Order: sequence, then C-alpha cells, then structure tokens
Amino acid sequence: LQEKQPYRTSFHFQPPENWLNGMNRPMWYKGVYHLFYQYNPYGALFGDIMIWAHSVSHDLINWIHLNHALCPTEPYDINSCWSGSATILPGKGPVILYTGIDSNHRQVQNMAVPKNLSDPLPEEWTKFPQNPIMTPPDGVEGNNFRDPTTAWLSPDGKWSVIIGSWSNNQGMAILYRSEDFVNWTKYQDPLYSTERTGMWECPDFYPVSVNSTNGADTSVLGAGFKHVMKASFNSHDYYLIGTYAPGMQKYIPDNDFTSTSKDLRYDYGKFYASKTFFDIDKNRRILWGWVNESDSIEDDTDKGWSGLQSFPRHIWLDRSGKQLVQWPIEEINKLHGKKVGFLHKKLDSGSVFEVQGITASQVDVEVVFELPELQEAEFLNPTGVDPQLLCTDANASVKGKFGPFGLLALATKDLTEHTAIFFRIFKGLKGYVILMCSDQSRSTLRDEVDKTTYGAFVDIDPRREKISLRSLIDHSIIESFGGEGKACITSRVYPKLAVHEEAHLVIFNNGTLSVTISSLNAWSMNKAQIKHKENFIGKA
Ligand code: DQQ
Repeated sequence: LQEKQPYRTSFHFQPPENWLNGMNRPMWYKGVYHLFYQYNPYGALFGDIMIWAHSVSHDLINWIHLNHALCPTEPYDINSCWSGSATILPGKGPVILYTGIDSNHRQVQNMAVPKNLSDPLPEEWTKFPQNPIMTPPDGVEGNNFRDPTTAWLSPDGKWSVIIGSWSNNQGMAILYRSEDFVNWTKYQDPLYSTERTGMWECPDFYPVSVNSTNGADTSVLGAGFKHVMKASFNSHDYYLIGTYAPGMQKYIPDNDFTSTSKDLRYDYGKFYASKTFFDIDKNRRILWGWVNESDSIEDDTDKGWSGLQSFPRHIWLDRSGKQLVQWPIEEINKLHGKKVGFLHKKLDSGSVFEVQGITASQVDVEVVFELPELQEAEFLNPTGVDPQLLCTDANASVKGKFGPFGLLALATKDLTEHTAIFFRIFKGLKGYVILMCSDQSRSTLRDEVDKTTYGAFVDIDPRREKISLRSLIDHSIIESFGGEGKACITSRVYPKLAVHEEAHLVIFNNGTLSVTISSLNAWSMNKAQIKHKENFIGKA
C-alpha cells in the first residue's frame, strides 16, 4: 500500500478515502473528543452532496470513524449539509447548528440534537422539526449566509450566534440571538462587518486570556480577556484581536483588516476553514484547520482521497497582546519514537548536515539557532514588504549574509528534491527583522503540482529570544512553527523520489556568515491508529 500511496500521512487526521474539507466544530463531551467534518462519501473531489462525517478519540491522536452524523434528508438540507458548529447547553447536551442547502439551493440554518440525550457517545442525531430556524434575511443573497459558530451566553441571559455573510460590499458576522435556543431573531446590526474583505466563511469568535496560555469557554467575559474574531476568505484564515461589548453586542477590533500582507493569519501557508474549541478537560483552546491538496484533481482521483486536517494546535494570546501563538498539542509526545539530538554545532557558510537515525518521512524536528555576530546582518526596511514575495524572489538558493539557513525536509540524498524551510535575519528600522520561508519550488521533480512558496515575518527579537523552528513532517504535509509558534506555515508536497526510506532530513546554511545550532531534537513519529467504530467504547 505504501508504494501506491506515498502521500498518505501517519499522524494527520484523514478519512480512509474520499474528500474531506473544513471542520464542523470539534468538541469534548463526556470524556470523548468528537470531530465532525465536511465529507464527500462519493468521491475524492468536493461533491454536490456534502455530509457531516464523525470521528471520536480519547486523545486527539488515535481516531475511530463512526457513522455519518448528518446527511441530506429534508427539504431544508436536501442538497447538502454544509459547515456549522456544536454548542454544549449547560445541563442538557450538545446541539448542532449547521447550514443546509435547501431545495431552492438557498443556504439556511438548521438544528440537530442527539437522538437520545442519555447516550454518552451521541452518534445518531435528530433534526429539529422547526428547521430551518434561520433563513437568509433581507439584503442577503441565498448563497452568502452560512457556517454558524458555537453559540455563547451574554449577561442578559440570551444566546448569541454568528453566521458568515457578505452584503452591501461588506464581509460580516451576522448576529442572531435567542432566549430558548429554539427561536432565533436577527440582531439589528452584525457583530462585526468590514469593507476590507469578501464573503466571510467559517467565522469563529472566542475569548482569549490576556495573561495565561489557558483556554476559556466561549461565553467567558471579563477584563482579563480579549476576543478573537476569525473569518476564512481570500483562501486564508484571518483574525482580529479586540474587545467584545456584550451590552451593545458590538465587537471593537484593536485594528481592522487592511487587505494587505500585514493582516494577521493563523497560518501563512495552506490552512483554511479552521475551527477552534475549548477543551474543558485540559483547559485549553485547540485549533484545527483544513489543509487541501496541491496536486492535480487527476492525482486526487487516482489516489482516491483529498484533504487533511492540520495537527491539532494549542492556541493562545501572545503576552504582547498583539497576536496569537500556536503549538502542537502535547499529546504529540505519544507518537514520539526514536529521538536523536545534539547541542552547539557550528554551521559554516555553504554547509549541509544530515540528521541521521530518524525516519525523515515522518518526523517531528525542533532546531534552535544562534547568530554570533548579529550586528553583521544586512539591512531591510520591512515597511509594506510582503514576506511571501520576499521568499519567492530570494529562494533557498539565494545567498544572504545571515540566511538562508534552516531545514531541507523530504530531501533526496543528492538534494535534487527538497522542501526548504528557512530564516533570513535582517537589521530593521528598530531592532531586527526575522523572515521565515517555506520554499516548495524544489519539493518534487513532478510537474502538475502547486509549488507556491510561502513566507512570514516572525515577531521575535533575536537579541533576547531564540530563533527556533519546529517542523512536523508527514509524507505530503509539512507544518512549520517559527519563533515557538509566533509564525506558522503549512505546505503540501508530493516528492517523486524522496518518499519513505528515500527521504532525508538535512540542516543547511546558505548564508555567507556562519550560524550555530544551539540545539536540535528530532523524533521519528509513530503511526496514529485509525479504526472503525465496532471497537470503540464510550469512556475508556
Ligand atoms: N466549505 C463548506 C461551507 C464553507 C466552506 C462546504 C469553507 O460551509 O463555507 O463544504 O471551505
């Protein structure tokens, strides 16, 4: 199977076959993690009929696929069950809100509850007889009204939920409110709208603590919290940090979107339609994103599957309050196999150094760099500069003073194939500029593959903070975390030669000045267990 399927992953969530896209609200409920996700049960491409597939886990690592949760059956969802969310009502249980494509091909919002509430592992869901409970309001097109979020409670005791939309040339989060979680009324104004974006898909709205990495339930309020407003548009997942005023049901961002590369994104590579959930069991907020394919649709049909979920990330507000930080959840350690590591290794200009002794096709590697003579860095004025363009113009073969240095992932022995994830360090207007690139231009000898290069600035001060890079490498996906999670770049690669044992992991320095690896740790990754429902029980 391995030969025919060199791109299937070992520790990223993916169904056995067919098409997967966005998450529909992951949740933790009665000791079990649930994932609902958009799925096409009929083929490897996005389908005219989309459903909610359902998988469960005790550890977010090993999964069991259950029966599908929601399939088109009624006039209000007969043409698809699209994205949505689940809310756990205190003292009751989970309620799903989802977008149905109705018999008139309009997007309407519907509700579903577990067939029997006493079931600790809700697998069968009953659709509300009153569905649809929300239909496109005046001024909103039937194809611009979707993806309800998890709902939250305000001090006035009413529930709120937002729906992604676009109208009057504004991307927006339309707000609905309810006293009984059955009858919903559109609020007079959107929770937030902006002329700077297109249609908002898969919005998400949640509190983040200003002084801890702990998560908080969606309804939490107070001085110690800011609120994140996230929306998917323009092929990326963007977010704002701001203040939520529940009395007026208004969201006031610290800064609006600018429609430039300055806008904050969860991930500066491939990462879309993401959802977070508050993991009450471990008191953390977890982010899941959909990572689609970069190969051709013919390839997708040939390999019989398309779409991965990112590895689950713990997400919190940086102590600066200016951005979010993300990091693979600690359960990844359950998959750590053989470890290799070393300290204090000098990398002279032009050096390449293979990390031996690990399975380079499925590996978790973290490397910390030190620059002895930082003041030698070349100058760059970053104002108005798009880091992705900078990385595209100066790829891993273009020598700078400090950089490019970093990893060559999924590399052949002779480096004819490799994906370069690297840094360049510049002196800026005040302090230093750290550029992080993920260069897919030489990732494969195959053509018909999207080899777009991605880039991001990493907001760290190399005089005080480590220049660190962590990459989760898993056959055809590489998730890279710069500056301990301050900049994330996910890419998809399809090597022709560098597969399985032919893949190598190399550290390189193509800059004219030497750098030092102050530490490197790499773990071979074991394979997560994906099973089918017959052998899953509720609480272990
Ligand atoms: N995919 C879903 C929609 C959502 C979009 C349909 C985001 O509900 O807006 O599969 O990729």
